[in-house]
Amino acid sequence: MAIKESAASAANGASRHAVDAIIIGAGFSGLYQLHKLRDDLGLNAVVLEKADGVGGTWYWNRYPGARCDSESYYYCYSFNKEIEQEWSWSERYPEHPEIRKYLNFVADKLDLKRDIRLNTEVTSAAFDDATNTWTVRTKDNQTFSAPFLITAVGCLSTANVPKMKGLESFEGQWYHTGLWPHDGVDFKGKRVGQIGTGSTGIQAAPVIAEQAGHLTVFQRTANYSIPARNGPVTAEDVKHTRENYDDIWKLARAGTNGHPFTISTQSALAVSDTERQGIYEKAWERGGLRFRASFSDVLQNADANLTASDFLRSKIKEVVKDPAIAEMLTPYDHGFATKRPPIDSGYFETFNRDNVLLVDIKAEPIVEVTPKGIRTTKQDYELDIIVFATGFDALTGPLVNLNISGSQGYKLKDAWSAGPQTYLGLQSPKFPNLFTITGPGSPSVLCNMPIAIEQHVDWITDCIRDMRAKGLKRIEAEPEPTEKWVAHVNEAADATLLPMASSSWYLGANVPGKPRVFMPYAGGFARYTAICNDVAQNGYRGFALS
Ligand code: NA7
Repeated sequence: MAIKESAASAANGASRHAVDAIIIGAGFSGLYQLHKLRDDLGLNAVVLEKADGVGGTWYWNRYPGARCDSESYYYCYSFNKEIEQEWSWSERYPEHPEIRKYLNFVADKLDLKRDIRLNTEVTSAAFDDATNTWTVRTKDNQTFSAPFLITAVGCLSTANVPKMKGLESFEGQWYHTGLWPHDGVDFKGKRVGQIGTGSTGIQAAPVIAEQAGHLTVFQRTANYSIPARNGPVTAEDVKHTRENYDDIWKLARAGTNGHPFTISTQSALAVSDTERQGIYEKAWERGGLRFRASFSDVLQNADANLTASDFLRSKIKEVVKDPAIAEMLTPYDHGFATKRPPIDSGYFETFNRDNVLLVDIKAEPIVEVTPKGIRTTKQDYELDIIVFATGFDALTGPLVNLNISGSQGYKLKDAWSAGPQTYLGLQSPKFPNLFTITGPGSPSVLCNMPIAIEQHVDWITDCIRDMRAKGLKRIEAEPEPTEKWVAHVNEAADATLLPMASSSWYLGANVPGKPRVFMPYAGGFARYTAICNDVAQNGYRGFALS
């Protein structure tokens, strides 16, 4: 692509570039968005990426045990038959290097890298009402301007490192799982403390325990987990998937969560105890997120949910040998899957090891980090390494941190101070021509991400195509439809048990001071897609176009 280098390029290394579209982020969404805008619409599009490689979330998340919780055969793009037929996954759940390899394969296959500016961190984006142009500035003093700005920054990319008293005094090393060193961490013989038992902590603990001298897991909230049952993908599996991709995608798009399986239509309360137990046992043996789909009402009816929660609690007691530890590991404060359900490879078994200790930090809260380790209200734990598996400032964090100002200088940070205000998760009023891929208010993290991403990218691309065909220069979400959409997002969540988990990151509860608002759209992927399509077919109802 020929980016126009402005004659105004200054001698101090500052440079200005005018393009048709700026995309921020080179993960699953940024790569596909670049392909669509450049190769389908013929636009001058550029991706700005902070990292020195493609991969997005998977570029940063390299902690021990980091792998995808969606199955590999559908945690990938569906838009290109050649990619489908040429790529094969090695495991049921791909590990982080394999996902990066896949994204590099796609980027090379589609010749995307020539339009991706790596090591280019965006520091601000500002809209000019007079010219309907976005200007994006970067840390290395470059300026990019374009009529359209698309954020493809992911939902889980702003690390949440708790502000713990004394952390700066710690004489050992500390790491956040989402910003893991590229050359790994040597745990051999080390005393490791891990804080956090979400999906990440549950993946990491078994691997760290195997490598470290000793592992202390500091647990604030006990969690449910389903065995992943990871394993190699056979040649037969690959053949079957390749032959059936059309049906796989059809099924994935027709459902609630973008996974190619159907949720049972039977209530958990409509079967006998024996039959229910048998169904849960089978799902437990099969492993993975599909456990959630065992019955129609696991996430809708508290009594139905209790049957799943009780089953999983009984499994913890079966697996963990010490009854007192099993009890500490058993969640009672929330129902199964009301928080993001982790899947694991030997998580509960880890607590049967001699070199692993579990500390309940609700019973003995952390007071401070000391030079030698972690001090709770009860005792000091000496540590060489602290691993923060403490999650992310999810969904809004990566967007607010971009320092975006829209029409008349209105700041996104202010617009969202009481929670994200989006229309369809795609746009916010006062931020014309700014599109967000899988933003708050869209199915996003409740969905198999590549499916959600493709739907958003396709919609945005069609919208820009339509605008250009009609000579339109500006599109902006209107305030009233946005208010209605935010209300609908809440209604959709309230129709489920999801808002009941008070410590859930879906609600922003994991970040102190963050507004408690249910952020993703829980109405289901298929329903959401139909709404977006209907909006587009009706002249982009709810958007002001000019
Ligand atoms: P999560 O799911 O937000 O888990 C973070 C964990 O860290 C969770 O157990 C938290 O306890 C704990 N946490 C967070 N802050 C603290 C502090 N200050 N002190 C002690 N413990 C704390 O993040 P993950 O990275 O595991 O997973 C994020 C998503 O990535 C996952 O759902 C997948 O979609 C992929 P809490 O439960 O808040 O009490």
